[in-house]
Amino acid sequence: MMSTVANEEKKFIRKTAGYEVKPHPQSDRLYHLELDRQVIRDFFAKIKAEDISVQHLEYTPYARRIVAYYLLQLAGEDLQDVLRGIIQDRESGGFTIGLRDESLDTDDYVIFSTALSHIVGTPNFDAMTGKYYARFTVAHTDNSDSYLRQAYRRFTLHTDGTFVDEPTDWLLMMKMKEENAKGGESRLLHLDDWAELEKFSTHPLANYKFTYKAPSSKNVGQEIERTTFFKVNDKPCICFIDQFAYPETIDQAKYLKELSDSMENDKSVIELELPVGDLVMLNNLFWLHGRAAFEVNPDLDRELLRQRGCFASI
Ligand SMILES: O=C(O)CCC(=O)C(=O)O
Ligand SMILES: [Fe+2]
Repeated sequence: MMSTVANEEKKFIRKTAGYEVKPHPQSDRLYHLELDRQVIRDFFAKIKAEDISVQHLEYTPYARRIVAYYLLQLAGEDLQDVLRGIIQDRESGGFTIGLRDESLDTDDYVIFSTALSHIVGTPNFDAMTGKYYARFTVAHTDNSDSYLRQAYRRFTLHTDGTFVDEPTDWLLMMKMKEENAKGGESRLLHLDDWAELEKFSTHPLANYKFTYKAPSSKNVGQEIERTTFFKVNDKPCICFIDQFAYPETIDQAKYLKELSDSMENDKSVIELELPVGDLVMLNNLFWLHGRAAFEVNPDLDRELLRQRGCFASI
């Protein structure tokens, strides 16, 4: 996918003393942010000086916002408007940012991703891990109950939060570890780049309330009813995952299957490479995400951290 959005329209491109916002090398829809190296070093020096650990962030919610504050102090307060602006911008809705190899410590990755998420909004509770974030590994074998950890098949395009009873406005995924991994890129699709959006979003079943139920590993007992399409700012948004929707008729099943197949085969799907220590943050209302299959390797070891949440109201 190229040149749906011309560079001159990319309104968030800028360079300040603390950071630079660039076009993303892999997608015209996304931005890549580069923090100044000294900002990254000073951030972790401050974290160490204040003795802030991952456990402290897990146990003390205000500490999560304090690390966001430290990062803004160092990078420049305007970073908050830029990050929120990008995530809310329908033309874009996504960026990548990383630690530029300034740290290889996964505890630092958790702290950094926490600062980023709390600059943009508030993470939801992730029942799978019982924390505000989840770390999970994809390896050669898997005995779980969903496709999340299955390495050798495509994890199809979906949005997050389909089966929870709260808004899931954004999603953050950070690459924690990647060894003996070929493939496994993040597959991403912006709703406005999907050739058949109109067909599926105006279909009679587009506003049907499907029942969503999660398998037991997600630790979410309740059932939720959600329409596949809904409007925000008069633009279509989507809530969809193939694995957890329970259609009641053959026609409904065909609608869901055809929708999934259409997205999977769309020529605008991006296969994003995300190096260790980088994260991608996306608007979850109009971006779909999934994962390409990995090549078979008994020593495959790949770990991702995710957070998803809602926009800040203040
Ligand atoms: O493993 C991945 O790349 C995708 C994970 C994902 O979609 C999720 O955790 O919601
Ligand atoms: Fe997901």
